[in-house]
This record gives sequence, structure tokens and C-alpha cells, in this order.
Amino acid sequence: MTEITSDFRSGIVALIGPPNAGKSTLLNQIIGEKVAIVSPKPQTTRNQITGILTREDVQIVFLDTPGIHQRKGKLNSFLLKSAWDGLASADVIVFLLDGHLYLQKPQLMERELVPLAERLKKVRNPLFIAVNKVDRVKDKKLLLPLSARLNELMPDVEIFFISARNGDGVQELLAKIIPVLPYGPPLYPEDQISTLPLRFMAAEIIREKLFLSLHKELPYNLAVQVEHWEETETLVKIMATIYVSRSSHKPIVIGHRGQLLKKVGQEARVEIEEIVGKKVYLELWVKIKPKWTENTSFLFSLGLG
Ligand SMILES: Nc1nc2c(ncn2[C@@H]2O[C@H](COP(=O)(O)OP(=O)(O)OP(=O)(O)O)[C@@H](O)[C@H]2O)c(=O)[nH]1
Ligand SMILES: [Mg+2]
Repeated sequence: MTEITSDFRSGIVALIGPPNAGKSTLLNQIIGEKVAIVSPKPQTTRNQITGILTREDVQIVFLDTPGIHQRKGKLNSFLLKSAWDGLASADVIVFLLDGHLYLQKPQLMERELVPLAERLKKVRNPLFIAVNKVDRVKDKKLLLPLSARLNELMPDVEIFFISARNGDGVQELLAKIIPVLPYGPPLYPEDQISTLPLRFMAAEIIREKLFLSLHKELPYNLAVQVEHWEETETLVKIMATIYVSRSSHKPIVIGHRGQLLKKVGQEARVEIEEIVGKKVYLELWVKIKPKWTENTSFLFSLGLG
């Protein structure tokens, strides 16, 4: 057990930024384990995801949030609320953005950054900017105009250049965050890495495998819920439902002769076994739930809103 001294610090750090910036990847990199699902598609994260880092001198609860975007609809507005709510409770905010993408698409940078910077300027919490994916930028000098623009938009905010994927610059960022956190005892046991229930983690892993296997609008129109969880000493039996919004989506999710669903189930099972530390029997069902993305009570049941 870590000995708690009076100079122990503990606090909450929110990771916020546009979709696909690498927030969940950064969380996993910092925690050293996969607590958040990741995919190349934007809007992978839907709920606030926590990851807890405990060291000799500090405990940080990181809040990974859904990417900030400008899309319409109830699901999207719930996602935005969840992202901005993350800020209210945070001691420190890390604003993460995809540096490589903005080098390719300067107009997108203006479109995404300007409204976000305006909003972030109004929050009082200490703020850091992390320009991510610098592993994809061979000539680092190319990043200078981006940092100049960020300086213009958010003067006095320190900028870090990081790679959430390989960890470059991440310890330097942490070293700046820690002294800003308040003194206080740890809130969670030192071996706990998230506050999320295993049932939720399992549903997320299934959703990640679906995100990776499906394309176009389909991933955005599905939700996963664990309906049944039965545990013995050596085995966990899980039954989960994949909800799709249209009848035409159901056969796509199931795949030819059930191949896609089978693959998703196998991939998810292996990872769920890792987190529960037991053998897993996983059963997946696909159900049609028209317009679920606009259904408030269903969104609540997914932990949104
Ligand atoms: N090359 C490179 N790719 C990265 C890095 N960080 C994240 N990625 C990739 O970028 C994609 C998006 O990463 P996520 O971590 O899911 O991004 P996010 O900000 O959580 O996205 P949302 O949850 O959709 O808002 C994934 O394909 C990651 O593998 C990085 O430092 N370098
Ligand atoms: Mg994410």
C-alpha cells in the first residue's frame, strides 16, 4: 500500500477535443491498460469514461469524453452534454487535437478549433493544449504555424506535442499537470483503474468490435446493452443485445451465414476474458429499435444524458 503523506495530490483531469483526436488512446496510454475503446472512426466514445492513475505522489482520475462536434439530433446533443459536463468537475482540462490532420486540412482546423477555443476561454479551470499524432509528422517544423494559431486563439495556454500512440511527450504533459492538482488523499484503491462497471466495459468492447467491422453510417446507428450477466467461480455467461435502428441493418450486422456476428463475438470474448480474468461465454442478439437515437428513455438506459 502506498504511504499517504501530506503532500499527496489527487484530482480530476478532463480530456476534451474534437472527435478522433486521440483522447481515448491517450487515456489508455496514461493508464497503461485499455480502459477506453478506440477506433479510426469519429464519435467512438459516447459516455464519460474514467481511468485512474495512482502513483506514489498522486492519484489522477482522467475523464475521457465524447468528441465535440456540430451534428444534430438527440444522441448527439446528449454526447455534447456529456463532454461539456466533464469540464465542470475537472481540476485540470487537457484540450487534445489531431496535429497531423490539421496540417492536411487547415480549413477544418479553423472550423473545429475556433468555436472550441471560444468556449474553452470561458472556463476557469487550468488548461493545457496537447497537439497529438506528432508521430505522423516527419518534419516537426511544419507544426509551427499550428502552434502560432493556437497561441493566437488561446494566449497563455501551454502547448505540448505528443503521440498518444507511442507515448512521446506524455510524461512531460503529466509532469505539468500534477503540480496544478489539489492536495488530498486518494479517492480510490491504488489498484483500481476505472470506476466503470464490468458490464459496461463488456458492452463497450462489443461496440468497439462492431465499429471496427462495420462501415458508413451503421456504427453510429447501433447500441449495445448487456442484458444478462451470470458469474460462477470460473465462468461468466453474458448475453448482450445489439440494437440497430433499421431492419435493413440487421442482416448486415449478422453477416453472411452469421459470419460477422461470429467474428465480433469471438474478438470481444477474448478481450472480455482478459478484463474479468475468467472464461467467458458470450451470446449476441440483434434487435431492431427504430429511431433509438431519438429515444430519451433508451438513451438514459445507455447511461447517456
Ligand atoms: N498515428 C497516431 N494515431 C493515433 C494517435 N492517437 C490516436 N490515434 C488514432 O486515431 C484514431 C482515433 O483515436 P481515438 O482514441 O478513438 O480518438 P478519440 O478522440 O477518443 O475519438 P472519439 O471518441 O471518437 O471522440 C484511432 O485510429 C487511433 O489509433 C497518435 O498519437 N498517433
Ligand atoms: Mg474516444
